[in-house]
Amino acid sequence: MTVTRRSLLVGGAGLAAGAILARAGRAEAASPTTLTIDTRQIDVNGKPATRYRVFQPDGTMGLTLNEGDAFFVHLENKLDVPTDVHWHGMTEPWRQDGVPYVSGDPVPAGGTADYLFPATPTGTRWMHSHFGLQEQNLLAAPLIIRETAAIESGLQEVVMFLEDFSWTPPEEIFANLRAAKPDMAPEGDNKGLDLDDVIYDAFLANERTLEDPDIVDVEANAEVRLRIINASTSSNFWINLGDHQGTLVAVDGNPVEPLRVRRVPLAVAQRADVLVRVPGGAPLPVLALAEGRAMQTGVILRPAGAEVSKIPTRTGAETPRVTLEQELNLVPKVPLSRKPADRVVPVDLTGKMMGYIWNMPIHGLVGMPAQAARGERVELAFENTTGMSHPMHLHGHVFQVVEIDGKRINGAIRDTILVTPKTKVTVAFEADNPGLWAFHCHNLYHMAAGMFSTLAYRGFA
Ligand SMILES: [Cu+2]
Repeated sequence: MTVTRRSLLVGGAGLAAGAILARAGRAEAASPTTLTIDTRQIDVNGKPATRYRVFQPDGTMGLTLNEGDAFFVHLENKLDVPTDVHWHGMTEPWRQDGVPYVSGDPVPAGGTADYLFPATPTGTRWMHSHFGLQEQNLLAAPLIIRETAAIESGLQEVVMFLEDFSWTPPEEIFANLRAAKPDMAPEGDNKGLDLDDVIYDAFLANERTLEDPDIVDVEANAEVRLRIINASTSSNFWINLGDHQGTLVAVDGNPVEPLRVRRVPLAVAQRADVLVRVPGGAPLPVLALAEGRAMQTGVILRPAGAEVSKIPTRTGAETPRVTLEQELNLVPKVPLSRKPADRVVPVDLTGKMMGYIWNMPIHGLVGMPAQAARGERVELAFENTTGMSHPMHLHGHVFQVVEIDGKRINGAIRDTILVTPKTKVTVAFEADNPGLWAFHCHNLYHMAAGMFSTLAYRGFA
């Protein structure tokens, strides 16, 4: 087997490894955390399934760091196929972004890759394969950069990692989607609104269904910080606390003014941090209801002595569409400075169900990258003319939601925004991380079918 080592520690970053580690208060001799990718068996409703995993030597899935740490990782690909892991929500140097053929070559079968950059921004992030359709085979894990305030709060933290699961191989799912559907609306006319196009067999929270859920012991009446990550490939959820009220404190890892909530919409790739207080006596199920389906998943918070009863996987009715209603109420703790845009980039979201073709023409041209010059304030003006929602993600940057359907807002800082059907959403960002960046719909099948572009810095990449 040919073992190839990709050294990403030099070049691109503009920062010497020693400087990054010193800034992080670590000795230069500090060693990286090894993350290994291989396969493992999980149990889904009593049936074994072989899927991917990304884990540390002690078996921990993914990676948790503290604010100020360096992201210092040695990645080992133990698969017999290439892969590439993207650090979703990080603002790393572009060569370390883990997107095959955009940030660099993929990590070959049996190969390794090294990463070193300041672990910013803080908050609830995640990691997933950006290679082919591997993400559907669960090549994903949490990536948490714990905020100093969260550490000092002493609150217990509970990660809820949501994934959609199918017994059908992803290549077959994709082929089925692309096959002509005679009962579909004629080409170019998305009649009606399509909620979901993949019928999943299960929805997982921390790799389990509600048949055998993750039950987390918590202290009665103590506050718990939930870090909820929608790591599914094409399923939006409504997070549901039942009759309990929680406090939404961050979206996509970025702090928002506290908002009292019982429900939180969570699109593909988005995250939500919610504080909940679990009264003694009864468990608190944190449920995730799949949009357009009558199915749910979740984790159970159990105070000492509380009896946990079975919660059904099926819900009584189909869960309604995820909307932007709550988005209008989100106010960032740290907004972008108020400044007019130097550049506005129109991004149309288009599609045809016949043949399953999705595109994101920029300035009206399919294949055109979005462009920016370093130092500019850039606005991406999305217009979704299709009947489906598109969770749009820009790599290497965070952006602020500044306009929804013509209404200017001081919206949340995010890295993924759901653009709902027949809706216009504008986000703004500082062009401060030069490189060539993936920019795409985070619905895996939409991306594979063409809803993928790049952000290219002028005079750079
Ligand atoms: Cu999409």
